[in-house]
Amino acid sequence: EAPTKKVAVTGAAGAIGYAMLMRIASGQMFGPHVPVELQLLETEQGLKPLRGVAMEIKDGAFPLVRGIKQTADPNTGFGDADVAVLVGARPRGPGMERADLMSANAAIFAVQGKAINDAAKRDIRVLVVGNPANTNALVAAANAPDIDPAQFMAMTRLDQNRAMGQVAIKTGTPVRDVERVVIWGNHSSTQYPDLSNALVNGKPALDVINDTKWVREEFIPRVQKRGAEIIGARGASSATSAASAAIDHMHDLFVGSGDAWQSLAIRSDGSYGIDKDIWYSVPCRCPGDGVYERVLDIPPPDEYSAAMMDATRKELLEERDAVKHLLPA
Ligand code: NAX
Repeated sequence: EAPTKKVAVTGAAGAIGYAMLMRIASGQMFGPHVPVELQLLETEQGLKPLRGVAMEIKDGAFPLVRGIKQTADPNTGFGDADVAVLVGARPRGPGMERADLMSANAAIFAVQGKAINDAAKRDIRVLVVGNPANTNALVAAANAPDIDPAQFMAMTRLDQNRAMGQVAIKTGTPVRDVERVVIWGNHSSTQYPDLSNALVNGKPALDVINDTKWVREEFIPRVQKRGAEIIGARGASSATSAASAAIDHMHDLFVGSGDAWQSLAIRSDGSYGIDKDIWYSVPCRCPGDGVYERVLDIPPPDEYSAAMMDATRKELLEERDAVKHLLPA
């Protein structure tokens, strides 16, 4: 039998947690032969609903589940973890400014980064979903000095999936024939969903679509603001699609997705001319076993793309400034 993966999930009783845990339990994150131990982390108030969630997982009778831990203590929650999905975050309250939200959340991720540093396996892979996801990943990594910051990622896979879905609809193609769609930058409305390298049935997507106005005035803003569109329709933010994207991200990272391109928000190493040390989404290949490799063999961006990539880069620099007080010197 494959070794058991210990998976820490924060915000486990929330909407995304609820939609994700059954899928981890059923083997969709690491494959159908990898047992999992769930280490569920919540706030003190969250522990009661979490008990109900844990009961439901038990009631699923999943053969791969080897244990379910429930805790409000980060060191226990991340203890010996192989993988962590950081979903729990503070929602924006009435009258709260973006900067206040940024600070409140960054404080949570500083604590969790320290706990990961103290308690998790050295080769842990961490996926940040809670917003502002890119900057929360930066804060968590900065507070985990003994773990390679490359092991901390923020999720832009939902944005990628949304973009692929829109291209599939526009071109009347099954989504599986849409490839190499890239999300650059921040998981926010400044992100740049880029079709410059995308393929539809193996042909350049921009040629197949042949409609620059649609790309710039409909596709890009729609993907950038899809979260708000879902809230408008559902009265609640994306949950099941976000959970599905987190499963996709981790599945591809651990099981591998061959030559396919996946967008991951990772620490910039200066590639593509992006400032070092911000968490910026870029295209990667995922060979498996927790490894990703940036796709570097692509033509330089044209003027439009360069401006789009720059706008989201600037926002990430501003976010980093807003949480400076939580970054150890
Ligand atoms: P919910 O409010 O339903 O759930 C959040 C849960 O986190 C709650 O149960 C809460 O008790 C818990 N929590 C809060 N602080 C915690 C802490 N310090 N430790 C452990 N648990 C804690 O929100 P949900 O809809 O699940 O969304 C969670 C986060 O995902 C939000 O920040 C949201 O903005 C973000 N999203 C990120 C997306 C992405 O693509 N990266 C898309 C979907 C979503 O908007």
